[in-house]
Order: sequence, then structure tokens, then C-alpha cells
Amino acid sequence: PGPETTWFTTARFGMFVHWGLYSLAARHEWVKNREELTDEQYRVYFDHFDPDRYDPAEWARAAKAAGMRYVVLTTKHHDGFCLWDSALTEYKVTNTPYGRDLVGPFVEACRAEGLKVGLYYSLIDWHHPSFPVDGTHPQRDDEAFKAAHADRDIREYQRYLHGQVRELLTSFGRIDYLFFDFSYAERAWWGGKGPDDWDSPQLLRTIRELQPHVLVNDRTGLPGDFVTPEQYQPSGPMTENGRPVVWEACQTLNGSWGYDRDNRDHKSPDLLIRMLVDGVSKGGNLLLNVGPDGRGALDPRDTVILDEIGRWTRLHERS
Ligand code: FUL
Repeated sequence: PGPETTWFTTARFGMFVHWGLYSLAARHEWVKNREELTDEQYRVYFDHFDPDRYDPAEWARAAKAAGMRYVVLTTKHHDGFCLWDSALTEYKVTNTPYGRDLVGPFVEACRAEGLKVGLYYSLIDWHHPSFPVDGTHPQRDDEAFKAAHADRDIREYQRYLHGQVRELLTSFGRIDYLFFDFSYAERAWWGGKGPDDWDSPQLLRTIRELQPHVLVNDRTGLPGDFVTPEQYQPSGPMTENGRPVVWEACQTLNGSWGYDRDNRDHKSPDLLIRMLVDGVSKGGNLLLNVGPDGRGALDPRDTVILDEIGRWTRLHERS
């Protein structure tokens, strides 16, 4: 039997926070890939990363007021930038002008509001020198770059990823939830990666040993404690091999996970409440995303929506 999932299946509603260097670019968290930016071109965001409006207590209050019970933060997204003081890389917040860890204060702020704590960690890494230049990589079309980096050994990257997960599970106290992102073994045109590349069996063993209660998602390529439909609403309770599974749909407010300044395609609070109810009626959770800006502040267009949802959840909540 896996870890106890009751807190999760009764929580029903959580906040996803996509935040990192791409928030300064303000045009989608895949900007480095989409625009095929080099490390040098992308470095400007690292050099200017100084989120003076970072206030995780405000994020936690906003989540709580909306009726959410847990918050999940991108500790490292695909661009490889780390929001904590990892001993395994120089590519981290403590080397930016901001100069301080961001994950510890986030964990404390969630705890102070009685929220469960989730950490997102990208398996894909477009900065690490041993992550192969595959079809997801920003330099995928640069033949000279590819030739120069053809000997990258994913086993070295594997050691890094295992070491970083160990850090995350030993530096910030109890962690309730981990969201790994993602395996694409079936996408040959991307140079498929999956459990063998991440050594997911060993990764899961280490996680269970360090924090046996932590819930882990399914994107390591091995079955986890819950499945993660992305940007769609399942048509009914989710099953695997005919058995019901714990599930959580993750959804954006406007189609982008990272702060996307000129995107005005926001879903209405009415639609989002319907999505929450729809998911709950099918036995699932909703993990609703916000993308704070490069200074760390929640986007007012997002908080207006959260406030509306909060009004509704307060009316209908039963403890
Ligand atoms: C996806 C990622 O590629 C997106 O950027 C986002 O993090 C989403 C939740 O998962 O697979």
C-alpha cells in the first residue's frame, strides 16, 4: 500500500505556482525553448532576478481565501534555474542579485496558513551540461551545438537530479507532495525520456525512505500516488486497469503557466467554479495555477479571479 491519500482527496482544491526566471521574460514558461534562446541570451533574466515583491505569506493567504488547501511551487522548471540554495549547481537564486533562498520561506508561509506543501521539480533541464540536446532542448536546431554536445551522458544528469530531490526532502522539513515533470518516452521525435533515463525506481525508493508519507505524481514514468490530467477535464472518475485512481487536473487561468503579460485569455470565475465542481463530482482535485510576475507579485488579473472563487467556496463550504 502507498502513503495515506486522505488529506489530498478531501482537500480537493490546490494552488499551482509557476515562478522562475521566465517570469521576467513574461511570455510563457517555455520561452527559452520556443524562441530557441541560448544560455547567453537567457542569462539576462538571471542577472536581473531580484524579486522585491516576493511575499509568500500573501500567496498563502490568497490560496487559503480561495478555498485551496495546498500549494505547489516550481522549485526548478525546465530552464533548470533553482529557487533554493542547491549545493549541486551555481544556477540558483542565491547567485542572483536577490541572493536568498526562496523555498524555505514558501514552505513556512504555507505552514503558517495550515496549507499542505507541494514541490514541483522538472526532470527536463535545458541548462544542465549533461542533459542531452534532445527535441525539447532550446538548441535542438543548432547543428554545431548538437555536434559539440553529442557526448552528453544522462547518467551524470541522473545523479544531479537524485541529489537535488534529496536536498529538497532534507532541507525544508515535511513535504506533503511532489510533482515531477515529465516523461516522454513515447515521443520518439523528441528523443523520448522516461523511467530509465531518470532511474525512477531508485528515485521513488529514495523518496519513500526520506519522507514515506509524501504523495508523488505519475510523471516519473512509473505509477505514482495520483495521476495528473493537464488542461482537460476527465469525462468521468479516472481509472487504470479498471480500478479507480486518485487524480488531480491541473489547469491554467489563461493557457500559460508562467506569467504571460500580454495574454488576456483568462477563464471566467464562473467557468473555473464549474470546473472545480465538475472535477469534484468525478472524484478529482483541481490544481489551479497562478503565475506571479518577475518581481514575485501575484498578477491582479489572477487575484480578482481567486477572490471571486473564494466568495463562492465560503458560501458552500462544509467542514
Ligand atoms: C507541463 C510543462 O511542460 C508545463 O510548462 C507546465 O509545467 C505543466 C504543469 O506541465 O508538462
